[in-house]
Amino acid sequence: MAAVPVLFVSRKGGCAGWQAALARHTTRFTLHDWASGQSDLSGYRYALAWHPPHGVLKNLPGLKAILSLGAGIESILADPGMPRHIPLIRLVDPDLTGRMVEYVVLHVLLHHRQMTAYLARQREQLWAGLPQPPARVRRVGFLGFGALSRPPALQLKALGFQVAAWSRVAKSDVPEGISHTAGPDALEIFLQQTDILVCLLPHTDETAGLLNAARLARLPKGAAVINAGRGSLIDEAALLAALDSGQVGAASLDVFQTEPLPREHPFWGHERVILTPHGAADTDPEATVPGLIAAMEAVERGQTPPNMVDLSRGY
Ligand code: NDP
Ligand code: OXD
Repeated sequence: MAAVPVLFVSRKGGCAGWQAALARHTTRFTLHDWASGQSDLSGYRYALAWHPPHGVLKNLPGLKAILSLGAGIESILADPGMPRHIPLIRLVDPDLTGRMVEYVVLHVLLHHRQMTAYLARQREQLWAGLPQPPARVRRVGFLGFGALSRPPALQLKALGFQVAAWSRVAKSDVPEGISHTAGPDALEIFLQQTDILVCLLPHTDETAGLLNAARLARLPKGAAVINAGRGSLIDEAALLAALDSGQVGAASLDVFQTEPLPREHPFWGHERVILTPHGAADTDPEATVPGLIAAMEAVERGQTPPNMVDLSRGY
């Protein structure tokens, strides 16, 4: 049986690593790089896409599904020519989730144990302890309760924190010991009851700018903000003002409105900001390829693949 051709479509490069990983797992699918400049694209049945150049996906007449190489799919939806009649499959992968668990638990603990304040004291060679509230009185709140939020929420619950989550729709499968509320009307109270806020929402029309000055003001004074979702969720000027006034005590930021973060951006030098370059959870080709193969095989069999994006809600 001839191998099924798959096209790698990304402005960010990196096809070679995906080709090697795919070849280690299967001969049924072969990966070709759009950037190598082929003229006949009619035979491609699948596209592996991440920040695709606009206009490529609409010129693949044989396409049966688009598979995102990341959990967030806004860069694919931003292509006005993206075919909307075939499945767009987002990445849900245990390896990616594990990395996000590490990032979130690490940063919640950093803020719980007031590490930005201790690092400032270390710079001044100041031997002075701070009050040490136990985890059981610390309220961790997740904005978003999807594939990447639930596992760290459970880990933090197991560490003894009070854990709450807020998302778009009410749920019947909320794990015991975690409180969940949904919808815009519940957001204000959720924020008022959150000491360490973890933002793991996707970028959509509804979430862009969600954390504005008014909402940051709802947090208890000195709350910590962790953003590993998308930079567009937070009004950065409002966050800086809140950090400077002490309304927000400290922040861990992995994602930004402009990436790479411009050199002159005040976040770089802010002593209560812990900054990482959009790497809270990187996609590992070797770990991820089996899931991608399974999704393509499901489509080949005529089945509905898992983790399809609902285009009407944008995530
Ligand atoms: P999911 O689609 O599984 O979950 C998204 C969550 O956001 C859901 O709980 C959903 O609510 C909620 N949500 C969406 N829109 C709204 C809204 N308008 N109001 C309230 N809640 C809303 O996504 P993942 O958990 O897999 O990923 C989340 C995001 O993390 C990705 O979209 C991506 O942007 C980011 N990410 C960042 C990485 C990094 O390295 N920094 C790595 C990977 C992902 P509901 O459950 O009610 O539908
Ligand atoms: C993702 C990301 O969405 O890496 O997977 O940001």
